Amino acid sequence: MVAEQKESNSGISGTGTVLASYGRGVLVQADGKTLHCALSGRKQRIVCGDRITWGYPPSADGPSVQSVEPRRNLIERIDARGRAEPVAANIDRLAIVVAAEPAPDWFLVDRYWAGAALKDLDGLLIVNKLDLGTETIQPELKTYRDLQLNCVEVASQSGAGIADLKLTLAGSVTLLVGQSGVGKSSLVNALVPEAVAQTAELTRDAEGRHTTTTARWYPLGAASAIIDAPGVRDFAPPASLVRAAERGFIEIHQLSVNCRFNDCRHMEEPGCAVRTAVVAQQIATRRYESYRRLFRLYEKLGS
Ligand SMILES: Nc1nc2c(ncn2[C@@H]2O[C@H](COP(=O)(O)OP(=O)(O)OP(=O)(O)O)[C@@H](O)[C@H]2O)c(=O)[nH]1
Ligand SMILES: [Mg+2]
Ligand SMILES: [Zn+2]
Repeated sequence: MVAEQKESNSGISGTGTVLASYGRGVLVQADGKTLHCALSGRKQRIVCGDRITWGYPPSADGPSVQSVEPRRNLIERIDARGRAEPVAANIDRLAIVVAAEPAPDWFLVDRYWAGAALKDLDGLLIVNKLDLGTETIQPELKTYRDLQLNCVEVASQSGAGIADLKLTLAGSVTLLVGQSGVGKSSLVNALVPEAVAQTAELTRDAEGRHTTTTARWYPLGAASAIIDAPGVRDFAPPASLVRAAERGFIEIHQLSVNCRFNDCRHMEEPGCAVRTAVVAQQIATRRYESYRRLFRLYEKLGS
């Protein structure tokens, strides 16, 4: 009986999108159905958002991943040992979520945004928990708005601003990032009501807290998706620190043409137009401090 079933399955194959990747297998959406697929080799590294081909190898118990399509991009974080760890692939937009509580770590926001720019992703700042008030963070939001970062204010609990956010996200794949507790999973639940049960089941940690441990893809209409992820704290360092400045800190890049040296890193060099602008308060000191911290961090990671 079992042999017959295996026989009848062999030869069946198809393509799909990876919704989530666990240690030994992946959850795949294929033709409106979800399939659990095993990995074909130990080395096969598949992440949320990958497009794959699945099939039934002869005498296998279930479907497995046969091949992975080339990725448009891959978002990685640095693990505790300094190694790059893949989080999600084929992303269009990085949405950075903040809230009045927990108090925002703006350096983290700058890092995320720089990471988005380096990967050619659209950036979006989502201010969640509107009900808690946003007065304390308005000055920072103004800094970002002045730098042309799109900022939207919502409340995942009451639903305020969620319909507009849905329109902003339409037609693209968005990865949600941000500190633990800002409400990323709650936003997914507000945007995709069908997701509620799945988040509850997937996000309980050992102590029973609802914290997210694995990136998970949720379809948002036909051509859109939102990926809930644990905080993608560290992006892999870019190939060039100067390029990180050029792409991630637009105000620094704009000024860098006036620096005395072409390859000025805006750290200690004489004739640096960026440092002059900081002293003259033409660019935000806090943003420049973020740049310096990021620069030193990348230097330490050996890029
Ligand atoms: N006041 C208020 N609280 C909210 C809102 N949205 C979410 N929360 C609360 O914020 C807490 C954290 O929400 P989560 O959605 O689990 O946060 P998360 O960003 O997914 O956290 P991690 O998975 O740990 O990264 C929960 O206690 C939510 O009830 C909101 O709009 N207003
Ligand atoms: Mg979560
Ligand atoms: Zn300079």
